[in-house]
Amino acid sequence: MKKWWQEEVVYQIYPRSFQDSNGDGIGDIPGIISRLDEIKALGAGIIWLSPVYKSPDADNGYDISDYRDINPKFGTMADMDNLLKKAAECGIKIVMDLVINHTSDEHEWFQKSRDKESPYRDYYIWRKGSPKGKPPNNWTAFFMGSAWEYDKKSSEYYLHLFHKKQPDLNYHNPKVIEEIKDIMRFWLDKGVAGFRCDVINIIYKSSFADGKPTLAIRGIEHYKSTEGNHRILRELRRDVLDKYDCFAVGETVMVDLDEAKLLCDSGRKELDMLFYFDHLEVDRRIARYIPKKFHARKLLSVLAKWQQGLEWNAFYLENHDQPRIVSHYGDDSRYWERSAKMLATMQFTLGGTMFIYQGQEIGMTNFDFTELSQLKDVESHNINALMKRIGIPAKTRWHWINQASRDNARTPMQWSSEAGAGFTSGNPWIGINKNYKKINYQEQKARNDSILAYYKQLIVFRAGNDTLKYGGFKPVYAKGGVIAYQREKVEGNLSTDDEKYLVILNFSKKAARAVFNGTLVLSNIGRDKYDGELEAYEAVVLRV
Ligand code: TEU
Ligand code: CA
Repeated sequence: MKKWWQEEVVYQIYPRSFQDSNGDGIGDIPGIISRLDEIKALGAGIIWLSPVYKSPDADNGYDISDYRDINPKFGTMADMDNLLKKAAECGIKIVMDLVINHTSDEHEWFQKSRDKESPYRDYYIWRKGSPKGKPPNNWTAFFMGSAWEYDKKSSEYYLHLFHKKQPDLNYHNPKVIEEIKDIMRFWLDKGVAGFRCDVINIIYKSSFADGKPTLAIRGIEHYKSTEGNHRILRELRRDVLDKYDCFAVGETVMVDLDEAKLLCDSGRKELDMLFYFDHLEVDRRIARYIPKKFHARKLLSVLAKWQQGLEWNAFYLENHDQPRIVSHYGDDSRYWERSAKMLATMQFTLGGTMFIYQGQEIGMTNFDFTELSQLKDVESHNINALMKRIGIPAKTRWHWINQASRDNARTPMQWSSEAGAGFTSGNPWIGINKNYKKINYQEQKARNDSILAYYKQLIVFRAGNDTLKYGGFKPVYAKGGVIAYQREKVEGNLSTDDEKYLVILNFSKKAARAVFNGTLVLSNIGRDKYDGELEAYEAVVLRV
């Protein structure tokens, strides 16, 4: 049976960079309310809100100090209630970011937990150091360095898989699970439609033995997609999620297809769908910051693997942790508009629930910063320090960070060509890309051949098209920069129409020849018929 969240397009908002309403340079909840019309006009039916909870912002809100309160930078709980109400009036549902692997070190639980006698001690993961005065084991954090921090107050170390201001909760303690259920109920009772669950496949640590030697994250084999993790997800579903009309999409770190199936096959009653990273890493090495050559053929095989492998996909090309897709797999100079539309064509002809990140719909590009000091992201600064320590030259470091930094997606939304890009009347918390005079919402709204107009067109086309939403996926062609795949009804899937579509995409600056027959239904360059000759970054959809 089809679910409502399979039909909708989800629009991700990174609140601090979306719309400032009071001139302090930080996007906020009243700002979001003022842009609901634009989100509705795009055709999105769900907003996923990156964290707006109370937080000291060591990791831009992914370090929560109170799950039942709002960061005053973003507004108040009254603003949040108002957002839920106004969004509902527009027919838009809201999904919250549920960050439960860790809290902030400024959360009351953690502050109490620093006392060995406190009932909260066991809410977190405390261990004695090694006899030699070293951390309890050799695990490394996702933000580099040891995953353990020494706390003088009780002379022990606590685990933090991310920043030291993000201590990991202890999921061996049933009380922690009960607390999380209460937090989920609190928000569901307010009317939210579900959760995007942050790093949800690494919450249960099954052992604290040393990790295997690796260049990536040391220790991960002791906590990634563990049986205990599956058990907790089933418990959260049974006791909370199943009691509401809502969904859960997991963000799952370094997940492979076999793990993913166990996490989101519908019969297992864990997650409804999940975000994997494979399709954005075909030109990345183990550590996301190190590039390698892009091959369209590789992308096609990754798409095929996940499209065919999962019952239901959550598909995205951008989020707040990834570079902008037009700068990544497209061309953000000469073929900017065309390649952004080509990538949009790919996204909206794949199966699954589609997620768009703010600014993607107008083809926003990576930042134009020229030096590290302009970056805010803790991860970029930490990776720079680490690369420096191991002797990587400054130029290479900057080049890599430039391409992969999370701040690429975090520069303010470009609403107009006015000063402040229509984002703020004040001083923005992070630099605005100087290309806002050319790339902005207002300009594209006025033009019916803009990237924005094309996104709207794709969303409408897909909405009335079961084959694209639910049909099977078949890779049919890969040569040079060109790939092609077919979407069609297959036995047992949810697609009810008999139509077949062939999607042909050129990921290169070179023109190419790829002969297929069919009726042209979509073109990113305004063609009215296709004769087998593809231009640079061209996308063609044929009904066959
Ligand atoms: O991200 C976790 C994650 O796996 C990565 O994308 C991470 O940002 C990093 O780049 C790994 O190299 C989630 C959130 O999306 C991210 O913003 C948070 O910083 C992180 O969890 C911790 O909560
Ligand atoms: Ca503000």
